[in-house]
Amino acid sequence: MTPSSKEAIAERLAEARRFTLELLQPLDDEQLNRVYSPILSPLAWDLGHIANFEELWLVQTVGEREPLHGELGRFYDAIENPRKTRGELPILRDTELRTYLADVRERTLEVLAEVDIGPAAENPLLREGFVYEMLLAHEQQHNETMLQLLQMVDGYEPVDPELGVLRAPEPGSETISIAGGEYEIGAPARGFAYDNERPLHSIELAPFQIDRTPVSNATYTQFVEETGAEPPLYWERDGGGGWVLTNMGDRDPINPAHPVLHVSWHEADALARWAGKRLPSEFEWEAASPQLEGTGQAWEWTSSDFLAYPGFEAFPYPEYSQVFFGDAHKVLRGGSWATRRAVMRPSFRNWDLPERRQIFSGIRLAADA
Ligand code: AVJ
Ligand code: FE
Repeated sequence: MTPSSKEAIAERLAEARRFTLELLQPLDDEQLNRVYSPILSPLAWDLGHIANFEELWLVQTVGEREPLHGELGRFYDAIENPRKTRGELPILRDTELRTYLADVRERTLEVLAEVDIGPAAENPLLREGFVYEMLLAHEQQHNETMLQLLQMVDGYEPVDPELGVLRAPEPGSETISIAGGEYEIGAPARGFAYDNERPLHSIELAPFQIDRTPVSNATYTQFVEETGAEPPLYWERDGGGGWVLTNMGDRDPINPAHPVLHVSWHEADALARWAGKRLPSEFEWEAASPQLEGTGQAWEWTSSDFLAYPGFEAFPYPEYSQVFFGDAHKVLRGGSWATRRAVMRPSFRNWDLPERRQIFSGIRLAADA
């Protein structure tokens, strides 16, 4: 990856912000402040957190400036403030919030003009623009969190009518055979990646099979009807034996050809067993990724716990990855329709609790060869 020039970075930061503000454009301040779910932040918190993260890294840390609002940052700390508490915090709201976003950005650009972001920069945060890439990724990942919440807002309609429109993958249930052997897993040392994707290392895999396309709504419906399993989040019976999707207050019939979304890891695992298959490990997924079609609409649950790769080093802060390592979280791979394309790469590791369904999570099936 060629590191971006300062002009290119400034333009990409502006583009990310335009996207964030466009997502929220149809909403009023009351909707931004409202708590819709104990497992999701009010949108005003996400927005303030995006600006505060920018201030913390690009203005305070890199630019050695004092914060604009004193101790405010502690209310935007994701670890200190669990999601269910965020509606009550003394965070910025309404006009003050929008002013803060703009003021931070002004200072960010001022600092950007001063710093050395070349390959020989002394500060590893700045070297090849790492911290700017991290900022972009952070804002874009919060766009997806915001879209999770926006599914719960009755009558929400994105400004971009293409956002959220799914494609039916090519029909058929073709399975690909992947040879056993050594596979390189993770991100190379150069270029932006999160600490949890490093170091690059090799893994020995036994031969396996993996479906070319993710599990469809048709298959999931059959699983629900046969086993009495819970339907995915946002599915309701239409009264005539079919199902409708109820996100954003809609009642559209489900499209059987679309990939299923909003299922938990437990449900994904149960469906795999019902189908006589299993979930792929995250390493199998990564090894197969050049051959997978129909990715980028639903995150794909894997059988893997979110663990450190051998030789892992936390960078630039342990609260991004390290504090989540262990057997509590399962890894998802790929990306969903709500994931901005710049965030997606074969080595990217997403994770969540196995009972969670508010994320845009789907299923791909694998089997031993
Ligand atoms: C990688 C999606 C699990 O939302 O907790 C955002 C991304 N980290 N801000 C999360 C993240 C810090 C993270 N996930
Ligand atoms: Fe964050």
